[in-house]
Amino acid sequence: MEQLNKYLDVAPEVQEALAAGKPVVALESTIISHGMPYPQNVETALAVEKIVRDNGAVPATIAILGGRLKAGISVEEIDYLGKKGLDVIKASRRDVPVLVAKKEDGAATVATTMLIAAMAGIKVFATGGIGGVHRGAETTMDISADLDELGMTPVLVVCAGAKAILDLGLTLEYLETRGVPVIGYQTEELPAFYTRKSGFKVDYRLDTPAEIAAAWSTKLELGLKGGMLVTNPIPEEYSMDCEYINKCIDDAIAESKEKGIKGKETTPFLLAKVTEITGGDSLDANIQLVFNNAKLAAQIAGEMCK
Ligand code: PSU
Ligand code: MN
Repeated sequence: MEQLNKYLDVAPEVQEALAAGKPVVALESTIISHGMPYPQNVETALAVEKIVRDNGAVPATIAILGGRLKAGISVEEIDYLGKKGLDVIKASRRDVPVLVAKKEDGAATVATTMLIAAMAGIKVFATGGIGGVHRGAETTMDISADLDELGMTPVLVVCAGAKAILDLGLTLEYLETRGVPVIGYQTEELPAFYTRKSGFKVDYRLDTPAEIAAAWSTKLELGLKGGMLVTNPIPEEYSMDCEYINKCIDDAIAESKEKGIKGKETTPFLLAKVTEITGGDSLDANIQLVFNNAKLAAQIAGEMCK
């Protein structure tokens, strides 16, 4: 077997599946520690792993624990990350070397999950929402490292679009610049996380997991660097009222400005604020869309292995 990175631990079940050419789906851990409150975060993370299994793939929840890059963690480790919550450092690409050197823990963002998944040989990853270009980025320059990671690391990311806490138009422009195809699953319109509509178009609509797997395999075979973004609209029955959720997001952004929230705190602050303002309604939607993405990612990973 090929020598893997000396800082990487691939869980035995994940290693076996990869060696046997069976489907594996990577899952992130910032959503556990920073994206949802306890205990819903742990319940959701475990339920997502089960959905991946029920759809024929092996889940690999990704995190940094004691300085080890982990592709696949245990139920106890998921519980630990969920309970520790905001006390776990949110680890994006730039945080990885220092956390590893100091043997610390880190909750993996989309960028870091892609990075570790790629090291382990995992090609498909499911999450809720990705980071993007923040509103006002023309002066703050706040652009998530997730977007550059999509531009350089070969992992397909299934998400429910991006939250309207971001500037969706600029996020699409940035992805185009980085050469990242944005696919809509059974939709021409970019979904906006809580809602199925955003007013923006995706690059390509693809209607089956097999078509998505074919496009992704082709990108890999062409040797084009970087990933692919699949946007999967939240199921109709769980989607939120557009006007209502946008008002809540505007209020959350206004409060973050008043409080001078900056840098890596911005996304977790806005996520928690929106949950608080909606009195938990947005959390239910959030959980359902992650389930929906896990299922699609497992189906795509299955098609990739045929
Ligand atoms: N958007 C969400 N939920 C999340 C995140 C983003 O709707 O949990 C998390 C993801 O882990 C993502 C990270 O990778 O926030 C982006 O943070 P930043 O904008 O600081 O790069
Ligand atoms: Mn940022």
